[in-house]
Amino acid sequence: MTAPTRVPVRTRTSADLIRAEEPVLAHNYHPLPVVVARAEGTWVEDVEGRRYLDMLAGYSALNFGHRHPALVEAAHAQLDRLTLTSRAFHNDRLAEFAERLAQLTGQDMVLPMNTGAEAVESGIKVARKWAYDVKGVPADRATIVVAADNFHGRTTTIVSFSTDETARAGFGPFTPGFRVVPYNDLAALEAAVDETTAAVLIEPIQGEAGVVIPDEGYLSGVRELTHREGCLFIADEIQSGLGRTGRTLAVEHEGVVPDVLLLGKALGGGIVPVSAVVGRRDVLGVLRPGEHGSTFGGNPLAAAVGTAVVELLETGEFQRRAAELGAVLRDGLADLVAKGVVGFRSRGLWAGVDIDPALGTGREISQGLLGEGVLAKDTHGSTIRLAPPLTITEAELVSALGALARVLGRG
Ligand code: IF1
Repeated sequence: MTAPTRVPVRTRTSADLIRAEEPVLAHNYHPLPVVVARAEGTWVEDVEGRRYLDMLAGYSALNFGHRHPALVEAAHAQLDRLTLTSRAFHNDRLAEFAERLAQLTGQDMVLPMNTGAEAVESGIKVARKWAYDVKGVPADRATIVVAADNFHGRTTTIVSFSTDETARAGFGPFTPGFRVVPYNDLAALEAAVDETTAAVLIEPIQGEAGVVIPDEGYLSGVRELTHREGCLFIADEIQSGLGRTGRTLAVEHEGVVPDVLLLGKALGGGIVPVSAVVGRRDVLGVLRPGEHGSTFGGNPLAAAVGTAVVELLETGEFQRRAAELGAVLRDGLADLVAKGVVGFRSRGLWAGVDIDPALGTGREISQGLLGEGVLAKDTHGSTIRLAPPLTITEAELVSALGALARVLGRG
């Protein structure tokens, strides 16, 4: 068999690279036709040197922009010292990461993991163990209440409680022990919580559902209900947290303190996967040696970058920028509403924009934005999400909004 003709990697065009992926890369994505080769701050550049404003920011994993200097420096310094020990031994980076992350979030303890889904899975395991050891729920009877239209990751257990058929179909059998109620509905939540309930697990703002913001009072209602019923409130802040909504945590908009926080994405600064379960001592304290773990969880490189991320957030600069520029984003989208082309929901530098389907699908709009030098991604139907790095300037944000207006024929 003749070897396939391989164009040397260095001289491959975007089209060559897209073609080369097809026979060898699993088709679990349908990316937009752009091949990113380098990036800095809010801007990315494709193989041919075309530049784009990044309005997706890795689904909020790039809150501090591409390759933030302080984060790259922390990574480089650690790469030259130590990258991995496993948790069979201590490393000299983990204590400071855990101390400063706990302090930043107002919690007691940290369980370091890698991906968001691992943090969600770890949160589920800890909640169940707390239910058996502390609350006294009979063995294997613990339930966890979740919201419809949730997105918490892609593992088999997590898709077991997804209401998105595309995410579930073909992956059964599913993990039992979950009850699904409508989001933003305290009465339905109350009806689902009983003596077997270990926790209520929700996103303070539903990301994949299209940046769905609950009514004022919903999060405090969940907090009161879980206190009253003696179950845990687990907030998945993997996408909504770490500055995105104009506060360190989205739950702060209602002054609510959950029992457990799930963090990820931006916690790794867009450089390494870093996630964590952060919570009360009496909750995370249920874990004993050997009961849970991870090869890479809490590795020194992740801890060094994670600490540098916490340092950036301790300044409050990114939260302030998201709040201030969030007003510019909101006003720009309100102009488009006035022109009858969109509906939207936004908080801080995070918006779900519902495009009039007559103007195109979310994919078509994203494709149009690509042609205007803006990267964005549709969620479902004709909704696109806008979530730029929190380092974006006002001029860049206004320029991206102008591109959206042009793509919608209102520019
Ligand atoms: C993909 C979506 C966003 C998350 C929340 C946990 C996780 C995520 C609130 C799991 C991850 C990612 C997954 C990624 C695209 C992106 C996404 F479109 F899939 F739904 F952001 F909305 N909790 N969301 O948003 O974290 O294991 O991925 O690190 O699957 O393509 P992960």
